[in-house]
Amino acid sequence: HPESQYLDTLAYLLEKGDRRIDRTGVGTLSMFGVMMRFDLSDGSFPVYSTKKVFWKTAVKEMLWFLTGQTNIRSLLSENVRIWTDWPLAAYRKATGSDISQEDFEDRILADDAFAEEWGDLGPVYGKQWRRWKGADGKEYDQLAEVIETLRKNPSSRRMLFHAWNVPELDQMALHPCHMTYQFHVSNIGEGLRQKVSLLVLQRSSDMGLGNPFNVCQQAALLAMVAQQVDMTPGELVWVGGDVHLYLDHQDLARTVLEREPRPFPKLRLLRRPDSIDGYTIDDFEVTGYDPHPAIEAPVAV
Ligand code: DHF
Ligand code: TMP
Repeated sequence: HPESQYLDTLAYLLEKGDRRIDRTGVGTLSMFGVMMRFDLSDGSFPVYSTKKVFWKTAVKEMLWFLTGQTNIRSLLSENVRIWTDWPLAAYRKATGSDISQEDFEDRILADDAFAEEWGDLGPVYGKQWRRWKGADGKEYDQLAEVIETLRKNPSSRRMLFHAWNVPELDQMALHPCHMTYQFHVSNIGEGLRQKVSLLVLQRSSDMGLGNPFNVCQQAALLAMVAQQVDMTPGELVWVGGDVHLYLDHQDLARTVLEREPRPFPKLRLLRRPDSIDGYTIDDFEVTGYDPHPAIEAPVAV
């Protein structure tokens, strides 16, 4: 089962992971350099089954990246709360306030000026993907370039976008984790339908919380791009640098490892929008997802 790649990594981390202190102070079991491959060509959607993954939330986050926005307000208006902790921590630190997460989110939604001042994560993924600001003052839409190259010159080895904008790193709430997205086309000129694959380099990966989201949202991105360039999705190749399990996720990992993986669901896009900017969550039809129960776990801020 392709999910074994995830489970084997968790088992290795529990057993042999390098125990270390990390930026958050929580501590991790870590290993360096992991590759997982998921074949999507039969419509499989890699949403892990050994704990329930809120795939809609993960895909909504990807759609938010595609808009180029960086303020959590638009996520909150879609009921996505996964990014609140970072602006909330910054607000509490700067003001000494002990505002609850809920009150903070309500205020971001209700108060334009407050949202602008406290809801922005800085020039994170969406900004860099769609509006990378060059030294020449121009803005570069890296994603649009990739899509155009996929159409015009699919044998290119230069089809990638990335978020590691060195001079802007210190303005970001978090440095980019999934930092490079590289595309590759096979079956060129063989009279077969062309296949587009995606390799993601993730420099840092939280295997308990972040990775299940990342893998499925990256597969969703590949499905959208493939549809836009009239190709079949090929493989998602996921490469992790510092791959880790937070010390307070060890029970999560043990529970997941006791469970039998079930088949991945299938993904179908119900509509073909005119451009990569036209997708909404209602375009994603996922069938056959039958996961084990969700497992709550704290996120290290
Ligand atoms: N920091 C850390 N330490 N780990 C992360 O995975 C992480 N991810 C970020 C930002 N910073 C991070 C952005 N992505 C959750 C999932 C993804 C994510 C942030 C948080 C999360 O808490 N997932 C829970 C709840 C899902 C929900 O509320 O719908 C889960 O059980 O999957
Ligand atoms: P770091 O910047 O010190 O590496 O911390 C970032 C943490 O967030 C790290 O545990 C990896 C995790 N993470 C993911 O796993 N996936 C994501 O999409 C994001 C944004 C973060």
